[in-house]
Amino acid sequence: NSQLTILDSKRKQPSDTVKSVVDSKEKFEEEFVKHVETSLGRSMYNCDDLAAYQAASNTIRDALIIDWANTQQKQTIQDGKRVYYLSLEFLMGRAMDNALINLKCENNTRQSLNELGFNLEDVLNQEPDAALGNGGLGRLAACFVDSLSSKNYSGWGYGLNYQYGIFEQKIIDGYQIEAPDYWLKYSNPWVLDRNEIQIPVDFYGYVYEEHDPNTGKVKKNWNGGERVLAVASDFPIPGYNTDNTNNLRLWNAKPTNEFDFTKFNAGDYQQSVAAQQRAESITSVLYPNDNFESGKELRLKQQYFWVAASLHDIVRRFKKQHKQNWKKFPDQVAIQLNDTHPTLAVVELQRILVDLEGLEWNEAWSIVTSVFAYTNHTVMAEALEKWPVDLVGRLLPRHLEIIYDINFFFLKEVERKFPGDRDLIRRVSIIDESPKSVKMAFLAIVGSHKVNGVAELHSELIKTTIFKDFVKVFGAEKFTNVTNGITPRRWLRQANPKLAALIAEKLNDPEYDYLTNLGKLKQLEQFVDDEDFLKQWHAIKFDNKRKLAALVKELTDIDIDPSVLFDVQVKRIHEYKRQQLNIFAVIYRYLHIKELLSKGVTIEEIKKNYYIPKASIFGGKAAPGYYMAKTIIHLINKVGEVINADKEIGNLLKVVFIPDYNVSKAEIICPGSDLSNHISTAGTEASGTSNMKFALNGGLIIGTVDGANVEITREIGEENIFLFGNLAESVEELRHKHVFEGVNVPETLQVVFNAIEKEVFGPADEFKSLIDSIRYHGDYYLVTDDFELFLDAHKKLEKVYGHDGGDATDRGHLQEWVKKSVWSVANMGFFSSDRCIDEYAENIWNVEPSNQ
Ligand code: F58
Repeated sequence: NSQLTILDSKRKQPSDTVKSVVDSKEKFEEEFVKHVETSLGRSMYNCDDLAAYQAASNTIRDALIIDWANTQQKQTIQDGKRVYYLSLEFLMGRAMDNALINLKCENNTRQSLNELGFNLEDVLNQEPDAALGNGGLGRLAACFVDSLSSKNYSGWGYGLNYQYGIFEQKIIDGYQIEAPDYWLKYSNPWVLDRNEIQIPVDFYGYVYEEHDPNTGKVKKNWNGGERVLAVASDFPIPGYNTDNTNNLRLWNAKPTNEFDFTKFNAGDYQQSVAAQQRAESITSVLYPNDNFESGKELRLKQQYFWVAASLHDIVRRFKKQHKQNWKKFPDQVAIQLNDTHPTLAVVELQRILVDLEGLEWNEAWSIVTSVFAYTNHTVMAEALEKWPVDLVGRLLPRHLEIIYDINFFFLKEVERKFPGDRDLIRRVSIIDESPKSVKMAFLAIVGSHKVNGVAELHSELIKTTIFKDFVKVFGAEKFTNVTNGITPRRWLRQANPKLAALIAEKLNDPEYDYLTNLGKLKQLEQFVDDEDFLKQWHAIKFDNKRKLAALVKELTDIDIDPSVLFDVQVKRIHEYKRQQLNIFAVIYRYLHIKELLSKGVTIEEIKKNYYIPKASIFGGKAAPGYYMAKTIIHLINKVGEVINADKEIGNLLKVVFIPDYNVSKAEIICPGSDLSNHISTAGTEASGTSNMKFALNGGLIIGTVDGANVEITREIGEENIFLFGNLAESVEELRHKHVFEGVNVPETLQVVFNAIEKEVFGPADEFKSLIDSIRYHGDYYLVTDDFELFLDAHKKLEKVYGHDGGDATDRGHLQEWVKKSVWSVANMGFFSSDRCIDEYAENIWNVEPSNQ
């Protein structure tokens, strides 16, 4: 392409100089000092780790921006189809470490910083996490933008630039306390504030009709009552092993310059200014619920604000190249809806095409439905979005009309296909009649050409449960599966550099190309009987466990011995994820050990015949309004206090709760775990992605037959995972039985309840709701049904781990465990998010990567 060649030749000079910081120490140091002295206005004599982080980040960022600008220009000139990933959450974590890896300049940066008197790890630790997400859904979006860049797709993310990310969790007296996460305290070197990109977004107001004398038609117009500006902040997303650097555009809400003159003239200047300032509250804070929809007006405002700004940006970009050639729109644009949060985009695009661009309804609708696709992340009723019709009508009067029209035409089509089936029509209606509300998932299905679940089991479940009727209406082809994945750049190379290096060596891959071709891990199988290799593998795990133990010590002051089994459950706290099942089993173990000791059995005998030494490690945030989840956190902490203080027990059992679990901590916790828990009630966890992170880092899994555990088992082999529990197909029957025949608490669990009620772990009142929900309220999450199966699974796995614990030098009995670990990692290639993106590209977006 000649335009590109001209561009490249013109750009050579400046880009080469700036980009050389990635491989030249001199250049890095020169730029670093320049940033300290100019950008930061400080002197090198007074440069602390924080300033060093900022200067180093600015230095690397400058290089990144060259790639970013070139990528945008190339993509514009190539004019291919672009993918837009709309997600209300991007749980990015830290940017600097990731940039060093994707730009392959970690060594150069480390050495340069050393020469300047800094230590890379200390500098990296200065960066606050970009925690603009709750959990799995937000982190998935972050992995996906990494893969879009790394696999050379032209793909942007669109989201909100919250000033406060997910709250900081403090544990005080065993209770969760939430503190605001003002992550923008210092300037953020990884963002480009694009103050010139401003898009007005309207709310409220009224709809009026206009007669067009030329066509004789009636045109609908919306006159908004409140206007807010959407201002762009761009985050460059570097790909690994490629110059392709996509954009993540996050919007900020800002007041407009327009002024309410009626108020001003009435002398109410203060009020008028205050109203303007309220605009900023739209992007002020991330809603902290995981798998629960709170239905607040501000939340709906966030959704429309983000969707309107993003769509107008997309449409503007299209029109710049293709004018009003709308037929081409679906060849240029694919939009993925990450859950139903961006579903108003369907309505907004229809509004743009019909009201603003003058297209006929049907023509517009066929464009809309070819552009959108929707990903579902849950089957749980309380997490499915429903917005009251009144609220939608007040905030977005024209949109409500369009929703009604969409529903009307859709139901007409259903009636045509299934004449007389009134009940089907009632069931699939986008409008729920009581209470009157808009079902966003139904709107998303009707407005999309594909709907996908996030793991095989989950994708099957949505077809047979919540979306069953839509399979009948649209056919099964509309519904598909894309099993989730994780980026191996962050979750292997960055989190576990030593393991990544050992793998690179064994694969004879000094450039670490396997990180974008994760299937290559399979070659590790040939070393599974190689003694020296197993020794090295185990030593790395042991080293990572030491790091995790140091983190635990720093955050909780609890000592855990790295030679015991590290048994980890870190994820959002939720009854369906069943941290209560885990802590009840820990209590059972403790009580049993105490009983044995009281009968004169020695610690040595217990270790030999009953329980191996272990540390149970928990972490995760509870939604601030979720009482039951907070009670679980409190119980874990109280149990920990009692057990950890029990001198008789020593290192046979420890319980820790790591406060403020986040992406950066996950990068230390995942590599340092022997065993991780993914023990949701079967059928409730759509996929899970931390299961993949642990397995990729050589940890084994104890889990239920749920979400992606099923496919992990298929890939790594069932002899390498500890599965237990009732299957999804039995869940409904068991729940029914609980309600009609009562809950049967097994003897083992009864012992646990008794101890809690006898106040072994503090006032029993505190934990009453937890026990009552099981004993008297139907045990919805099947704790009683799975408890003893969980204990049995532990017995089995502890036999494999061996009875003496083990360190790097004493690992004879660990051989079997280490082999399972190697075997698992060798077969985790499937779970790279690169594979997900390729599947979306081929089956849903119809796009191809550019040849870089
Ligand atoms: C999670 N959902 C699923 N939702 O629970 C998990 O199984 C899956 O692996 C992951 O998505 C990625 O597909 C999830 O994290 C939320 O946090 C929403 C936030 C906004 C309110 C509704 C829940």
